Amino acid sequence: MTQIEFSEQFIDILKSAKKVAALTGAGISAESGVPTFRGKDGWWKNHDPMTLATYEAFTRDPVLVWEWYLHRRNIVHKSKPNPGHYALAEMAKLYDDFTLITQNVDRFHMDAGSELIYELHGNIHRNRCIECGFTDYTETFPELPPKCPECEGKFRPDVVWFGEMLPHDAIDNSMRAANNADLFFSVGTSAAVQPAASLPIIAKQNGAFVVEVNLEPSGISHMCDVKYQGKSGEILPHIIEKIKELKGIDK
Ligand code: BJW
Ligand code: ZN
Repeated sequence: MTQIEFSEQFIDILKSAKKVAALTGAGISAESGVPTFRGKDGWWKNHDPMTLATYEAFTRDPVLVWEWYLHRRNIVHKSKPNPGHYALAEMAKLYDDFTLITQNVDRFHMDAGSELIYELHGNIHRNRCIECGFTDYTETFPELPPKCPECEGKFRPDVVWFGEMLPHDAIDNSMRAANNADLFFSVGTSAAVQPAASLPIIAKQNGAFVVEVNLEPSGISHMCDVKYQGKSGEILPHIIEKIKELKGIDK
């Protein structure tokens, strides 16, 4: 496993931080075998987001959109959380005030044991009726697009597409956590999509120490106090070990 360096300043903040938040993106699930969006093996390499991840696309061709989401559900069903997800579940136990924010729709954070998660872009396992708002977690459908059992309206995946508002509670609480954080982690996100990408910036502007964990430089790398370039499933467990060592907690 790669060893990582800890600056004195980072060690101080790991010891003293009271309010900690983490934002995750598709990169944290890459080691679970779930493709990211951008980058050479990402979904957007061969698919135009405007034909799959907008309400207009769904109106134009709901079957195509559903086929893509069912394919992705299938990948998620066959995959499981990795050490990066487990590390963040442990981080919640090491800081009394810890907020986990994710752009991911795969539910791996919950599967790894994280209890409170703000899901900014919804959840791929949930269906939502475009007419009455009814939601459920049905997995197999007699036809596509599936119909709402309450009103026969069209079901859609309960995710947030381009041009749609994020769930109010999730974004409001995430903004608050970013504002208040003294330590903020940005993990496996290209920071290309708003408003999620603003969270580390808001944290930094309000005095947080911002740490990035990413395979490659991202849209916010320039303003991070510490940048770890590598796999989150390898780097985050080292950070957890360090926090435990600093707090005198047995492994
Ligand atoms: C690793 C790794 C490893 C790899 N370890 N790291 C101009 C016109 C119209 C709209 C806009 C506009 N300008 C801005 C907007 C708003 C728009 C937006 O930001 N667009 C930009 C792309 C320009 N945002 C929205 O529309 C949002 N709503 C909104 O703003 O409402 C108000 C509004 C309405 C109307 C107009 C304007 C404002 C909604 C955004 C919804 C995003 N939806 C998606 C798909 C749906 C969910 C799903 O199907 O899963 O969400 S898009 C896709 O991108 C998905 C992701 O959650 C999101 C972010 O991607 P993420 O997670 O960062 O993944 P990648 O692939 O980009 O990056 C992965 C990273 O991991 C890379 O950096 C790798 O290096 C790294 N990595 N392996 C560590 N092992
Ligand atoms: Zn309905």
